[in-house]
Amino acid sequence: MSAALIDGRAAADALRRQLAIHADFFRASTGRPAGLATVLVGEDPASAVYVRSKIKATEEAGMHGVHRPLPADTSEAELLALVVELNRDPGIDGILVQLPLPAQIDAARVIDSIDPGKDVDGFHVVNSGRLAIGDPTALVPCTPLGCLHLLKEQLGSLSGAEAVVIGRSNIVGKPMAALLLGESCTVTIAHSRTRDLAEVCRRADILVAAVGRPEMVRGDWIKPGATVIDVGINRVPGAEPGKSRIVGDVAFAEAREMAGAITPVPGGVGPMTIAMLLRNTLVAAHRRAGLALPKGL
Ligand code: NAP
Ligand code: L37
Repeated sequence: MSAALIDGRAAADALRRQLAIHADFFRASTGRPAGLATVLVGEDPASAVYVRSKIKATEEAGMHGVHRPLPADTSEAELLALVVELNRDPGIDGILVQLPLPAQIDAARVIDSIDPGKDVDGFHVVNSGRLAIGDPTALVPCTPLGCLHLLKEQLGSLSGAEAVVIGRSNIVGKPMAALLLGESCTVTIAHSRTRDLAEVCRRADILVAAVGRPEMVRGDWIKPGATVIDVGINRVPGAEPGKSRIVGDVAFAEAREMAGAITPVPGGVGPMTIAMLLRNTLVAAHRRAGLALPKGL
């Protein structure tokens, strides 16, 4: 059996078309576009590509995107001063400080300085706390939110499913597990100290891999018919010398023979991350403007 492909690019395009309608409504109601500010410190090439895609997608959806690049030797105080400026800016609804940050900057302190109502990455403790207690007003990290959207589109109700999340980062693994628990899955979180990871994965009706190890999850780790979400983005040497390509955390060709449905890399979770950033920005904008959230947002 060959698994159904979960097309994240198509799902993200559909969502972005919907969001553009909500963005027009917001602009018509308030007389201003919803605004997203992205902050990138230094020149990490992957981060630069992602931030550029995020600004482009923001503008394409009819929102206002402001990019604030800072040099690699920026001090923590300078970055905190920029966050304060963006917190105060009435035209900015969402602030995204792209991670990783250079070593001289404490990322936790920067994230804590962002107004929780503008924290469209959902990394502030106020938002992670709200997610943990099941408060629907939480701004939820974009990547797990995108994974959940794909899972619900594929499966409908997730209630009662055995879900295994590999990875326990604050950015992906932990919020993913919280969302799946919120959907009434039975959730296991696996990590680098998990004993017999393959056997743990074989229980999963839903398997989410967020590890950062190329093709670590093998075909025989997958329960026949399971739904597999591959979050991993790993750059590996390509077929031609000097070229690279990206692969996920799942050995795709093997897994496809076992799974019921699977996300590819690229074209799976990555595009959904960007669509959900636009969604979070619009949600933050409506709340800040005192507008009710339109249905479907
Ligand atoms: P991270 O902070 O490095 O966390 C990786 C997690 O994997 C950790 O919890 C770690 O366990 C666990 N792990 C490492 N080796 C393992 C092993 N051999 N067996 C089991 N677990 C292991 O990474 P992240 O930020 O969560 O990102 C994970 C992956 O997703 C990366 O490839 C990243 O590029 C990708 N990503 C993609 C998107 C997207 O939009 N598609 C967005 C964000 C991240 P310990 O906690 O025990 O160390
Ligand atoms: N929200 N996301 C947020 N904040 C951060 O601080 N680091 C970080 C973050 N991560 C992030 O933006 N990840 C990400 C990963 C992949 C894509 C977008 C964002 C993406 O678009 N991937 C495409 C193409 C990948 C490529 O060719 O390099 C894909 O199809 O997977």
